[in-house]
Amino acid sequence: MSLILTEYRDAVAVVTLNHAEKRNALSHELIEALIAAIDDAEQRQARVMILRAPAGSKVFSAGHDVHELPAGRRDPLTYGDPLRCVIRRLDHAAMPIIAMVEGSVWGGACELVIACDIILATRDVTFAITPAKLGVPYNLSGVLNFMDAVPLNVLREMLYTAAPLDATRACNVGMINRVVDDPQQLEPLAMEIAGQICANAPRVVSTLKQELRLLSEAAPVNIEAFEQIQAMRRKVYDSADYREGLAAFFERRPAKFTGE
Ligand code: LCV
Repeated sequence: MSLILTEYRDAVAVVTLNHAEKRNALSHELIEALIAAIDDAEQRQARVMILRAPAGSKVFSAGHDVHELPAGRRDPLTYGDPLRCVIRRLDHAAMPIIAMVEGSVWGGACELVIACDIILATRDVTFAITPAKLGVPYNLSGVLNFMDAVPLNVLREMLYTAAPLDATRACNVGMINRVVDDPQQLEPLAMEIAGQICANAPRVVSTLKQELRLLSEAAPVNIEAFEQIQAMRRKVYDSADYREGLAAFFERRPAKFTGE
């Protein structure tokens, strides 16, 4: 069974996360298939990609595959890890990507969604950014991505509480573009926006996407700040709390963090 399904509708590539039994957890295998789907869409010169879960999904994606997180003593989110690779791949894709979201979105999947260019959601969608619940020190580029997408005070609330933010609030603060009340409206809206983009000059649209990326990445981080943050993150992934967060997840119990 393919973990990613792709359907081409003229110049639009509709890519579906297809691992419902694992709630579309962002495993190495699923991410590899998603990156291959983006590569294929580029080769076919698709002008827009729509990223979705199957219609009616209660979970869009459960986030990073927790089974693939290191047991401790190693940075869990380094440059070469699958989640980091797919976020960069979405960012560098030649075509705009529309996230068509149904169901709950967890952890790293929130970053996957905001890495898309336009985000549409049904009213019952929620976004929960969960590092604090799992004891994971989220990585620098990920935090910067969230800072670009979510007003700082709302991001602080989401990160510190790990509580879900509903689609209405997410839209009100500008984290997502549109919310639809009737799930039946979601796909027509995505296809309408895709059609508007496909009707425009593809090289201009593609160049604008890369221009926006390069300019938004222009935020300088000084070396000392970088090293200071990495040292702080190392203390976290070397901590007992990191190991407790994972243990609690696997034992399906609330974590008892001690701050150790
Ligand atoms: C692997 C899973 C997962 C999963 N990994 O279904 O942002 S960070 O830093 O936190 C980053 C490290 C990150 O993204 O961490 C992951 C954060 N994600 C979460 O905390 C969500 C964890 N999942 C859940 O809370 C539930 O699964 C939801 C609410 C998404 C769905 O609940 P539901 O009752 O519908 P189950 O929990 O029964 O899960 C169904 C299957 O999917 C697996 C889970 O282990 C189970 O597999 P088995 O049937 O083999 O037991 N699964 C769910 N999430 N993140 N595997």
